[in-house]
Amino acid sequence: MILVKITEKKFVTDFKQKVTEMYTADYTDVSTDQLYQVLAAVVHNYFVNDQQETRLKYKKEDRKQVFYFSIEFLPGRFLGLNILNLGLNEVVENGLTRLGLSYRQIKEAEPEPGLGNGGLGRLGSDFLDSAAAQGIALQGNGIHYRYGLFDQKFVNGYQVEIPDDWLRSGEQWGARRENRACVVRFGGNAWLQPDSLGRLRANYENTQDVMAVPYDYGITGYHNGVANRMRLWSAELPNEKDKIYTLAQKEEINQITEILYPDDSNWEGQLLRLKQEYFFVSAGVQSIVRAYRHLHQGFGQLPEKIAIHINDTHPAVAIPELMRVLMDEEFLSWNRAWNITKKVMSYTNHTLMSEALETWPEGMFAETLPRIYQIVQEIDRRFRVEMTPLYGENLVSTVAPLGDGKVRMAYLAVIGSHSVNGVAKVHTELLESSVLGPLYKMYPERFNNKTNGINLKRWLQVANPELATLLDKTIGTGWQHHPDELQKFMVAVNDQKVLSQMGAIRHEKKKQLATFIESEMGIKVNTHAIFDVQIKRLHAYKRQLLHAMYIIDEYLQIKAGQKLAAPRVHIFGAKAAPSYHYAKQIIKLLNTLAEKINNDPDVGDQLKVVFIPNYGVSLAEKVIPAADVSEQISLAGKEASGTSNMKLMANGAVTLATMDGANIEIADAVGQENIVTFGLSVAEAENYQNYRASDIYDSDPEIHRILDTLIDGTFADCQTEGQAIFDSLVKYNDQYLLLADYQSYKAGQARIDSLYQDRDSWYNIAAINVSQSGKFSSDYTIERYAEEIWQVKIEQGAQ
Ligand code: 26Q
Repeated sequence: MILVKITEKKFVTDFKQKVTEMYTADYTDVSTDQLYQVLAAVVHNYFVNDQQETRLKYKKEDRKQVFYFSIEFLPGRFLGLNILNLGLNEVVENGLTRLGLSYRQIKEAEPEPGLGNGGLGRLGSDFLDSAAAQGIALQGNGIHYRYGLFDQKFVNGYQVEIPDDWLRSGEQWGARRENRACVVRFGGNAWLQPDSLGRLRANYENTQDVMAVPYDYGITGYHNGVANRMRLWSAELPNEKDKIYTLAQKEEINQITEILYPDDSNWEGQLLRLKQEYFFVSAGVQSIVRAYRHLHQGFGQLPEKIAIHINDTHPAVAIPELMRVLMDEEFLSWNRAWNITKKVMSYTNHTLMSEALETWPEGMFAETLPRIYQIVQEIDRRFRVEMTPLYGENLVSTVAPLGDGKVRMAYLAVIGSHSVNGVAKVHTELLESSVLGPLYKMYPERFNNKTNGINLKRWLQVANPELATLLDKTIGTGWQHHPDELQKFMVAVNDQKVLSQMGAIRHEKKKQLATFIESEMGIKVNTHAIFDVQIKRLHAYKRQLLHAMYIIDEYLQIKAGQKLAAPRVHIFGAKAAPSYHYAKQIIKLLNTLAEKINNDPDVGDQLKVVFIPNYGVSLAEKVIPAADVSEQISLAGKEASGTSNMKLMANGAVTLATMDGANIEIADAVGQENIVTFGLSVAEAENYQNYRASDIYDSDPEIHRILDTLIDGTFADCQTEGQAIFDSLVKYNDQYLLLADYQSYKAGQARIDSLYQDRDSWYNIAAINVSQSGKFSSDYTIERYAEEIWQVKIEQGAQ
């Protein structure tokens, strides 16, 4: 593909022309928001041809295509990444400067599409980006939510949720494609009846029909002219002229894609959620089969031309839905349809926590998706018939798709796919030995590991252009296409010149963040302090509370007249699910600590606590490059992988971690001297029986003293929350073993302090972390999926 050469002059002309076209005004006479819209339109125009050409090329080559089904995508702002991918950074920056405009300010005007909760949605988007960069024919399939994840504000330290109207300035990047709409059916009755040719036809009555309209977003590859597609479906009224809908019926339909559910690790069987799942899955499967039929004869070739990947169980109804389409609409036999379906489908699991595993009450499922339910019943029946003689009824019924009155989506996903993967080595091992143990026994060949990765284009080049430029200067630009080449940055170790340049950049990024914190929150922070960062969803298992205990410990030391070994700024970013009471109590506690500590004159510059509201991709881009310490402190065995650990490492933060998820692989990559690990191992945590938190509270005077501050009025503003948290730890026996890990965590923090004292060796460690992060590029992860699961072509193309 040919890259159109866009010069600065052309860009400036296009830009000015577009302002006039859109606003009949001069560029000096419009708002920053309008400037953003203009810039987005100009940039979008530069790759619309790539979108068409890419599609044509795949079609011409009759390439196998992968469809990545995910109920969430969290793309982050599009503008900066698209400009980088198109190779237009300098052109745009210089062009805008020439007009007296600030590229940085204009970028900030883009509303972030918050169409995901956290790691899972972000991973989906990093995969789309990396697939485009690697020339892999992969399309995203998801939901066009009208409102994304809520915006978070703090009022008196409490989280308040505000609707996220991400489309307030219109659609800059998505194209509505009404001609590609399809109808999705819910409810009513379904039965089979022979037609005049004797083939069984599905009949439906009293169904609720919903029209699915796609919005297509171009996903640009890095300097290669590729633009893949992310297709997000929106629910609308069907176009039936003779049908009249009541207001309530209209509401019910529009509601399907109105909001993103804000829970990330806690399963709630909500009817609307089931409808969301079937809605985007059915629309996706129908449009895929439609496109396939257009180009091919018969269905024998389907698995050679199509792969459908289900990102966690939320899209697992794709299995019975493809069966439905193949049997009811294309008249394939069960056996043929089943063989095809298994070859087409593959599944990634993202959690081990039983409370997050998706199950639907059978009654609700049957009523909402009657035909799909019949197919699941048949999958269940055949599974039992096949496996019972081999494994016995007891084992088989523990993992059959139907059981305990529920449809168990993870089991359905394994049974209906040819590949099942976990997202870090230890996570995959635990899947095999516990949650999916019996299915591993039955289908060992299906299981494999694919450790997560991150898109270094966004997390280094967009978020930290200063460091990316230093890398370019020191080791050349090869790492941009071959992230493994970051290894070359090991030359920085003990090279005073490079280290001091890196040190200067790190300090600059800390200053930028400090300016942001001061302007947004009015808190002044010491940029020479250790920036100790924990950014992720608020969840008990992630143990933000362990970090809070350490802050209280430091505060008590200062109040007792001691000086901290090194000044610290503790930085948090985290949203709590609105219904997750305990997580919200922890937010209130952290905000109370911040308020008290930041305003205590005894503390001064030594210690600050900053809980930045509204954590999301854009905020992560500001915080990550400024982090000295990356807190990855989940209880071992609970965090499937984690990906902020990788983003922080790539930017040179030192990881303080339990041996959980991908932390274990990060430790392997950098070596034990270049990471600080602590705490119980997976095996130890699992076998920690007879644990009595109250014994630790009674016998460890430091822990005792820390926990007492929660209830003795030290933090008077959160007495109720303090008491509840105290009780959860001491009285209700501390489910996530914080007290068991506390002293080891504190020793880890002490090690951080002593490492930080020697700035040269600290920067060495930082440089080693950057050098070893190439391994965690999602470019590699997606290649492994492509080769080992989907068997599709990788074509890196122009560079
Ligand atoms: C399910 C049902 C109802 C409402 C919401 C949900 C729901 C939504 C999102 C359940 C789970 C999620 C997201 C989970 C998630 O982000 N998991 C994380 O996935 C990352 C990518 O693999 C891992 O790195 C993290 O360890 C894992 O926690």
